[in-house]
Amino acid sequence: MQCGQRQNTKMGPYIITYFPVRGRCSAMKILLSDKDQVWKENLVEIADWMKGDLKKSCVFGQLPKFEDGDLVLFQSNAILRHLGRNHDAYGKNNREASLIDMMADGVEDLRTKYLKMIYQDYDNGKDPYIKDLPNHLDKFEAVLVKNKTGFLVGNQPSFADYCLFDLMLNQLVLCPTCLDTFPSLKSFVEKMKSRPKVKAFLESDGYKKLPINGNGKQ
Ligand SMILES: N[C@@H](CCC(=O)N[C@@H](CS)C(=O)NCC(=O)O)C(=O)O
Repeated sequence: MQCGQRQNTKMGPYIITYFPVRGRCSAMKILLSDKDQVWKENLVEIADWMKGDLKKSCVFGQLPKFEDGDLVLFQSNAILRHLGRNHDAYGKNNREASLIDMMADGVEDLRTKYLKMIYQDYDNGKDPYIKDLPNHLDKFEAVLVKNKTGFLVGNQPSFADYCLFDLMLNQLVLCPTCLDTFPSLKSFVEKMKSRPKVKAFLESDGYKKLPINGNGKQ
């Protein structure tokens, strides 16, 4: 069995169980689309979630839940790492993998800040968040400038690139001009967006019809 092949013998499509929002599942869906993978989607309405049975069955009491045959995963970043390993999006050696982990954790830090503002402090926190955004974007810009390939690490997209791309799409909705002073980050987004299978996914109803966040703020 080659590295990158799925390990279980009876493989159906992947199954993603999540709320009807883009939220923490967009990056994995963009990765899967780019890698020509299919998945089944269980969209859980909040009223059903509130009944509590599904929540009780989730390792950390939260979604997304990801099924790869008999392997059941929670934690969106663990899922992304799993997909990175299985679909050649985790660097070409351990050194690159470590750098990719570092970049993905950096994306997670900004995502956490973004989600905190969206869910806990949108009315008062949006403007300060946008004002401070360049102090986060410049870090990714510097990495892209240094790497020169158009990707964060190595010369092909890793799961960290899909994470960054997804988060940048959300930042552009929040503040359409936020990348104007970051040419490498801007061209990274354009390049990711124009990958044919990514483009097709972003234009699909499965993506377009879902709101970015669960509370209607964006
Ligand atoms: N660290 C987790 C966070 C998961 C999370 O915050 N899930 C939220 C939706 S995005 C959830 O399940 N909320 C419902 C609840 O906590 O009852 C991950 O990355 O998957």
